[in-house]
Amino acid sequence: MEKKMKKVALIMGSDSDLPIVKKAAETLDAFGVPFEAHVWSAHRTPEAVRNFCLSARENGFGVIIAAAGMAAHLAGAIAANTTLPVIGIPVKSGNLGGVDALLSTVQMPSGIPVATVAVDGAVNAALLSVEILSLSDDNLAAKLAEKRAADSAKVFEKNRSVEEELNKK
Ligand code: RP5
Repeated sequence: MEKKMKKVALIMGSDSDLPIVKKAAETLDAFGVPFEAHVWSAHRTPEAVRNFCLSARENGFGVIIAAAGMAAHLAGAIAANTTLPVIGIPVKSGNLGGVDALLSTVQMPSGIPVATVAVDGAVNAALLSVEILSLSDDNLAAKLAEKRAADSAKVFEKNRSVEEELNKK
């Protein structure tokens, strides 16, 4: 019997984070990875965050992506309540250009890991979650390899056109 693919959870601290989170959703869609998106905040709706996390594994999730800006403790709060892998996206918002969210998300004390991607790095958050799920899914692993090859081909094509234009014979 074929195994059902694990889902990815996309949790954002505010609907103002949605334009960034949508890029993760599009990337997951491109790989055919099922996901659920929710707006829950570590400080505004802490119980909702905790309740989701406590049952996330038994509800078929394999990875949780958390996107938040400013004093971004959402990813850490999620990681505190689950042993599923948690990927944090620091979102650029407020006056500090995302550095506040980056440091809040990345500087987790030992024992509760959050894999933090770049500020607004939603595509990489999705790709990392696909890589995690690909450990038990050969089809996903093949799709990741195809994407790498296609990305390389695009660079070689651009290189060819720059070389043609600039390099003297
Ligand atoms: C964080 O504060 C959210 O993740 C968002 O990035 C930021 C601002 O939230 P809003 O005031 O736009 O709801 O909690």
